[in-house]
Amino acid sequence: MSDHKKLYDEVFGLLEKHDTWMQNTINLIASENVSSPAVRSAIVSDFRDRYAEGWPGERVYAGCKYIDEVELICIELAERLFKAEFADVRPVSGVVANLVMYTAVMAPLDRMMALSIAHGGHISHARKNLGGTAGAIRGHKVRNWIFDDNEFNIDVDASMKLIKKMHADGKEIKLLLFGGSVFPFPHPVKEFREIADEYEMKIGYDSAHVSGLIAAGLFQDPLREGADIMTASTHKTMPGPQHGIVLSKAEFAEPIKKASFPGMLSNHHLHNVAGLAVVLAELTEFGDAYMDQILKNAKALAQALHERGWKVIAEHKGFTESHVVLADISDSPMKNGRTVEEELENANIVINRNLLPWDKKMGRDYKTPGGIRLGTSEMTRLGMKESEMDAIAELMHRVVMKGEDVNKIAAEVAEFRKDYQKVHYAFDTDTPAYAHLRFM
Ligand code: DSN
Repeated sequence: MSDHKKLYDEVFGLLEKHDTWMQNTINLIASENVSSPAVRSAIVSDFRDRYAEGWPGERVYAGCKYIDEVELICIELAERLFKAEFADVRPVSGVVANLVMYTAVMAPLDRMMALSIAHGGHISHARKNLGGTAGAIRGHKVRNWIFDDNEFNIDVDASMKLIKKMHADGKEIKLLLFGGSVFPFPHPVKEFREIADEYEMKIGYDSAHVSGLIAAGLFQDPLREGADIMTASTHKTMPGPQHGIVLSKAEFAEPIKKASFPGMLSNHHLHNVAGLAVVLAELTEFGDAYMDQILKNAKALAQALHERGWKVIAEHKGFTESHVVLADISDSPMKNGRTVEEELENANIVINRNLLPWDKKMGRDYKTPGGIRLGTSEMTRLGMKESEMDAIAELMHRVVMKGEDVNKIAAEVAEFRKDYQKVHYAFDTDTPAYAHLRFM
């Protein structure tokens, strides 16, 4: 057999291995989820091979009559679900959605406020020296929100003072950006609306992690609290395809449309727009029950770890109000997030290491941070409830704190997962969630 045919076959072998492994793992990655058989069907349609630059009805390409209809349905479902005056469903990812937002409301080099990465900010909000999208790609000067480590949230008074001082010093800020990647508590959006008006600043909100919770009315409601634009990726608490979305007040519709196309995108991955339409319909029907269980499971997982002696962040605030649980494991026998991540992966439990606000002071960085981040979206989608969170905490505890044999735990995890192989909270749930699909 030729070498390239061997490699070709190897790709399919690895895909199959991955899918089988996913059937046997506990996935607690907060930025992931598992999409329904319906979303999977939509994203393998012929839309994946087509082009449709521009807005529905004003395309640069022929052949778009059904594509346009699907995109208009997607827009309508998004505007209804998020009660948004305008939705652009073309950004191909959360980072691209953020770039669209930056382009719509700021000129290159304009200044913005955002969370630092150690406080939960995303790399697309970050400064040039970190290679962050805002700084390195758009040239924005990024000033970080002042953060209250104990409350695990933005310090409103100190940040307000900073904004006033910066304007007094002639360092105008154009965008106040809320949201991020580690986001257990709602951000103080409404507290900043008045000062945003006073200094003609726009308010943006990156809801990538919490958009599903927002749609269900179970986190905060940024567009009613004063945000002008809300961006998201569509595959975290929202269990859709890997894509992006921008939602806004009507007055930002035109600049956003222009920033998307021709600014940021040529084609916009039409199969994912179809998948997004499907997940928006699923969330409209099942989102309230699903998101409620995600939250209950996050609290249950945090509590179960806490009861086993783990240092879970923000105990005095009930640990979390989102899908995310953060734990400081620097005192554990494994000492750092990277080792914990590796050992848990060997035990078929997939989590993220995570930088903590105080890591830098302790001489730790993102490679070997003091924390781990857990999310409950995917396991909840498979039908798990609070008692399963307790079982997961026990399996993690045996690996991280008791140092039990990871191969033994991996086998127990695979056994535990046998009862949870289908997605819940969807119209069509028959095909197993991780079924390996092949067309040849
Ligand atoms: N890096 C992902 C996260 O973990 O939040 C999102 O891009």
